[in-house]
Amino acid sequence: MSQEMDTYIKNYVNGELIEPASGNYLDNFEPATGKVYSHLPDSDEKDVEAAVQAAEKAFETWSMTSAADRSKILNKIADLIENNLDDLALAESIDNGKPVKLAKKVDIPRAVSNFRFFATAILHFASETHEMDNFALNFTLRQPIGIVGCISPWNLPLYLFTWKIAPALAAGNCVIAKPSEITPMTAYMLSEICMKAGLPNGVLNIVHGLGPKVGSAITKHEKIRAISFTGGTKTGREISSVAAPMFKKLSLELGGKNPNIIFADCNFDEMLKTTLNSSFSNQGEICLCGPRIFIEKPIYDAFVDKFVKMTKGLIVGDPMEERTKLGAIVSREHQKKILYYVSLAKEEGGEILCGGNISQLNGRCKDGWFVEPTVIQGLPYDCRTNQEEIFGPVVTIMPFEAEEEVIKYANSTEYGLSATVWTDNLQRAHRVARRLQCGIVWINSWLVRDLRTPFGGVKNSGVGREGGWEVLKFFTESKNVTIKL
Ligand code: TXE
Repeated sequence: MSQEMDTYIKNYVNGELIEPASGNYLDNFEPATGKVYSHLPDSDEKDVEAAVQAAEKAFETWSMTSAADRSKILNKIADLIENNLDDLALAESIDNGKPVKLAKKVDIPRAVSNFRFFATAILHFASETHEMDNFALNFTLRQPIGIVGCISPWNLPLYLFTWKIAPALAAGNCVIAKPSEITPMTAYMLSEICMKAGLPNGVLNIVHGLGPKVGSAITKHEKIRAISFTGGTKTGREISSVAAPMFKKLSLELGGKNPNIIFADCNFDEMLKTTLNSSFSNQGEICLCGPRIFIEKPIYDAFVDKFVKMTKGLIVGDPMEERTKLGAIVSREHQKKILYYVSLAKEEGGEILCGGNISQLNGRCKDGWFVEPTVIQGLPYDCRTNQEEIFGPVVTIMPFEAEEEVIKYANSTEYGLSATVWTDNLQRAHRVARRLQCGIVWINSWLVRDLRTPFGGVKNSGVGREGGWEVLKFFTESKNVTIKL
């Protein structure tokens, strides 16, 4: 099921693939070539309204479907994603610019896991009872909310899209979902998979288009009673300003500027290998990447020497090639934003140790959007380059002397998503983890993910938690029933 070039993507509403009400389409670019290769619906509030009507009708039966039956369909979707892994990985790589090898190894397998995980979690999701001294019994029902909105970003398209949709459906809700207009293709392929899996009409509706048009129509629709959003902090603020006064449930997974704290007593080689990934994987376009690297003074020079050498060895190339480590940046605008921050770093006194330029490729990628992996030193912890999210293959490095000092640096930004700490001292690992202002801490590791764990951040990195029972509680309403015995 691979997509021919110049595909016209359709909306998925009431179980059918349909044109947008406006009949208009937007260009969809291939980042590696800088060329238009497909088109997506330029939908608007009329398309969202049609989707809500379909969802409202479907909810009557879907909410009454047994958890076992919902589980069966979600497992069928997982099987179909798995059976189409290569086509989906190719589509993801073309659409986002990431190496196809990475899409095959991470993005698409995680989409399978998302559906598999919630297909089983829903079978074990239980609630409490509270007995009152033999004269009354309380029990808590957990019921689906109704129609929920899922809005997702371009960096891990199918991975993050399904991370919201799977639990929402498992909990018995009907969904109006909007993928990023920059990477719509695998969401379109998911529509076809859901039809094949026999998902009842209207249970999942995917409406493509622009954020301020379609995303905001979802956010402000009266009948959509919860919004699960992953994307930029600025957009998260816009969504909250509309949804909060409507008393909608809100789950916001936003930006980050995560610290990577390296103490001298760490396993140096293990740290180096992982730090290369936490700095540049997916072109640094992962909210969990660690772009602020703090190294304890005694090993700073050794780190700089080895890390810069390894960074220079990373291949920026055609995402289709096996040897490519960094693919294309997702859009020309984002490439410009990344290069803007490199020039800002220079203005703020930073020294570029490697990278900092457009990677000029040739052949089919000569007009693509690429940036060299970039390492910058010599900046103060509180300058803009170290405080603002760049979301690209750019890291800053900085020595520190004391634990107190590095905790102050780490906690100094408006964000608080994740952190990485490298040390062989167990007491210090516990001490530092407790003092970091964030939602996720990796000790001597990075991006080790157990889907049962609470996932999300604090401060301007978001509100609420995804994963495990947390997200099933988000996508249900609890109701306490008391019976006099
Ligand atoms: O996100 P946006 P973008 C960060 C990263 C990036 C910045 C912006 O710094 O540079 O966010 O990225 C939809 N109402 N992250 O532009 O704009 C939009 O259509 C409702 C971190 O991709 O937030 C898309 O589907 N929806 C993040 C989704 O929101 C709106 C991953 C995300 O788009 C909307 C990606 C509106 N007014 C970017 N405006 C992470 N935490 O992983 C846009 N959208």
